[in-house]
Amino acid sequence: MCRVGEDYYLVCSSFEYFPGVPIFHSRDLVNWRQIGNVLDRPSQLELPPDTHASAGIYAPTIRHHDGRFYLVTTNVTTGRHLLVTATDPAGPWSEPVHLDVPHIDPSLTWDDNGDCWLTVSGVESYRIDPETGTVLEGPVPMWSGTGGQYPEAPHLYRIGDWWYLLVSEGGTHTGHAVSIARSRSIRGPFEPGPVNPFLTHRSTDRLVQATGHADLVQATDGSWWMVLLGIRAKGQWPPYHVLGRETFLVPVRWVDGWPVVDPVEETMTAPAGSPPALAAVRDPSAYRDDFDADALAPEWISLRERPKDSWSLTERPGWLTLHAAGTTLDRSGATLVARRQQHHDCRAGVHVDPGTGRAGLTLRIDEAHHYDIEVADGLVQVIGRVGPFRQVFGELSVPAGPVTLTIATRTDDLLPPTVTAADQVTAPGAPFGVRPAACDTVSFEVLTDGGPVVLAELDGRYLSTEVAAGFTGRVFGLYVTEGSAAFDWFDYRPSARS
Ligand code: 6LW
Repeated sequence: MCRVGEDYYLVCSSFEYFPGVPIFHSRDLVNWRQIGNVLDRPSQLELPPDTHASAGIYAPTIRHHDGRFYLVTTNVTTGRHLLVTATDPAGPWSEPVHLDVPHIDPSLTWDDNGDCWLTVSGVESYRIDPETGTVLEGPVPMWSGTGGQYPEAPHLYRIGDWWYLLVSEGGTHTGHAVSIARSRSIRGPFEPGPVNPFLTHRSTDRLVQATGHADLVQATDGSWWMVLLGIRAKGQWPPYHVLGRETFLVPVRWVDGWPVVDPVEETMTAPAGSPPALAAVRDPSAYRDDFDADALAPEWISLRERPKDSWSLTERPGWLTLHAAGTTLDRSGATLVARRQQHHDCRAGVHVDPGTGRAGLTLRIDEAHHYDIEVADGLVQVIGRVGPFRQVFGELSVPAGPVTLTIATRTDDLLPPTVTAADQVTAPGAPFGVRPAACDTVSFEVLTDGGPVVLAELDGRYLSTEVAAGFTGRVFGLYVTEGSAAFDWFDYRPSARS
């Protein structure tokens, strides 16, 4: 995150999705709007067809210097850091400069001489020419945390007479932690703060877990804030999380020259007049796209690329027409246009005309973990794909022509004491059959002349990061796997308990 005058800008990882690196704008640190995607063309974002899920673009850093925005990130699929610049953060961003430096999680800062430093996991820094990517000096070893695994997500800040180095350690799951050190010189040596890690939720039962990968910013009123990743687990153990890592905001106090973050709870009230602590930075509103515009909104993401001949908003005005490229969602190459699931309990629906094709709505984490409701040749089917399993659940004949399909998620109550493990195996539709579990239930509906018909209810834990692995959460995706199909609208709304 960075601030320029009254404006805050924040960027997030985007992995195998295209376009990449969503960029958000705010003027109050709580209400954010996506203003674009930094990497919006293949010359910036090389994601070959064999790019694995959760590979591609890892952690990005955005900074502003001498009137220009700089973004640096790592494409772990090509193994290279890339640096792009812009005068308007909404884009267009420049062609990339590649940096021949190892590790991940690059961050940029400029020293008192105006020299540019790139700091990467490990933790080490390199003095570079940001115009050409040339390495002028380095590696300069920095400080690698308090001994936790994977010292990463480093950021250097010039605050007063000190250079502060913020790092994350402990890995990005429930061991995650944020630590800090400082030095009089950007080259070190760095002296650790008195309390490290100064932020972690490890070995606590707090609702928000895996807190780490932070970035500091001073607000316009002089107060200090820190954004960081965290997960909101569902239920007990294991802490299934389905929305990926979300961005959280916490207030920071400086005590004797060191940042202090109060023991953060969801319910904690931050200093008067400031945004609530740990306000998950997510869009609280519903969302509907009638596909009446002449371009796709920036929230829409595809897999690895979006070939111009795979989609159209003009072939059938007011509809999004998709043309099949791959033959299945189970492998790379499918035509998919998706949006992130941003709330635990929500409903997503589409009105789709499959024509002579096969099309529908999927809730996916990756090619091996997705639940789909699709229509072809007058038959609606629900398909579950989890690891080696692929099974059809529920089907219904429908008249030819457009049909409304809905996927809804609702938080399960915890396992009632009476449900035994045996019950779970014999439940209808096993192994995905729904038994009250510690995650959520995913239901699939077709709207018929007689009203909505629930075709199936499946166990949401198989669409969690704990099962699928990786770094991403679920997305709702419009897709076509045979021929062409047109979507009249997409409608997403959070339910009450989100
Ligand atoms: C990122 C690493 C991490 O590069 O997850 O949360 C990786 N920590 O620092 C992908 O976002």
